[in-house]
Amino acid sequence: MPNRSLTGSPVASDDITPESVFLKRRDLLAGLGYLGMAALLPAQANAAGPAYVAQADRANAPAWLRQKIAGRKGGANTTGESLTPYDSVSTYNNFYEFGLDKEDPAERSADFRPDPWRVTVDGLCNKPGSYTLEDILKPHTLEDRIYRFRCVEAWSMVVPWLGFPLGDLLSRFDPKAEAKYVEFTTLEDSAQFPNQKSRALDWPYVEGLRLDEALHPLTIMAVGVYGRSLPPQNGAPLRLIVPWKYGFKSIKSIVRVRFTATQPRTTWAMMAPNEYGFYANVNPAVDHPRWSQARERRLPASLFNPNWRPTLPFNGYAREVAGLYSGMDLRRFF
Ligand SMILES: Nc1nc2c(c(=O)[nH]1)N[C@H]1C(S)=C(S)[C@@H](COP(=O)(O)O)O[C@H]1N2
Ligand SMILES: [Mo]
Repeated sequence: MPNRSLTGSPVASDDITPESVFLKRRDLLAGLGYLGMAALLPAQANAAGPAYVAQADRANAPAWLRQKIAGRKGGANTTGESLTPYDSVSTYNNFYEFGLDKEDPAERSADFRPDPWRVTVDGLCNKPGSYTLEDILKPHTLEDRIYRFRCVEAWSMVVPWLGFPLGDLLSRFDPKAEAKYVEFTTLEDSAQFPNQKSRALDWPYVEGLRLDEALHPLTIMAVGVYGRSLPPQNGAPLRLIVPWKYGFKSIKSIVRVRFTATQPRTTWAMMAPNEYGFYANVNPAVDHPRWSQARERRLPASLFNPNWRPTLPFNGYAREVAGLYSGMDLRRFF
């Protein structure tokens, strides 16, 4: 596969296999306007990744998960844009638990163990508990979702995630009427996350959503990318994806889900409330105090070719999600 990391040219059409599939969520996705369906060829995705990533992935994913992924059904392409190659998606990462540089997560995560994995569910719900990853995933059919992904640092990608709607998971825990938010927490274990020995962030990383945002059909729990299980650097084995929000909302390596009545105290919003809001909806009209949010570098990008493009309100998902915020001042609730 040619190395396109310096050119930004479109992904060749043979990276994607069109497939017409009738899936359970077809009507829902059609309602959202995403009829274009693309299934990805895992073999080609493998070829796009560096060997060490592929090996870590293979070593870490349990057989039952690989089997579940192989049985995934359909999905949706919400962008019509070129995919960001797997080698960018898996080597240009923010995952501060491994280090602050973009290459740290890929380079320092070889010993990360996403199996076995447990998730604690607690707070305002009728079915709290400690669940194995297998319990968490069992009733859900996995699907590909091709989304734009926009980091608050003004770079972006188009990523074929693999997951299932978060709302389908949350409803299994039977949230109580008083539950208005859901909070997520990343694993805290400095033996696996070398940078948790530093005080770069107030560990563990915490994120949260309003419950209606969490239940929106575009919000997914991802277990894979490019048709394979997540490599550690992308948040193995379970991470959130909220495509209309800045990337820091999409918390990685989740070990706890908690239903709350009040707005969760999320890591970035607590650390720098003037720079990072709780809502963090992608908004080209509200600049970060230190840089413009009007445009973004679409990866693969370089100094020579920064590949700028305009940033879209709600990252291009305004039609679907703007209604969640009607009546809210989006400059105040940024
Ligand atoms: N636990 C945890 N989750 C995290 C982060 C992090 O540092 N720690 N970084 C966030 C940020 S800023 C971004 S842009 C995305 C990056 O996801 P990716 O590396 O899979 O592209 O993860 C988000 N989730
Ligand atoms: Mo980010």
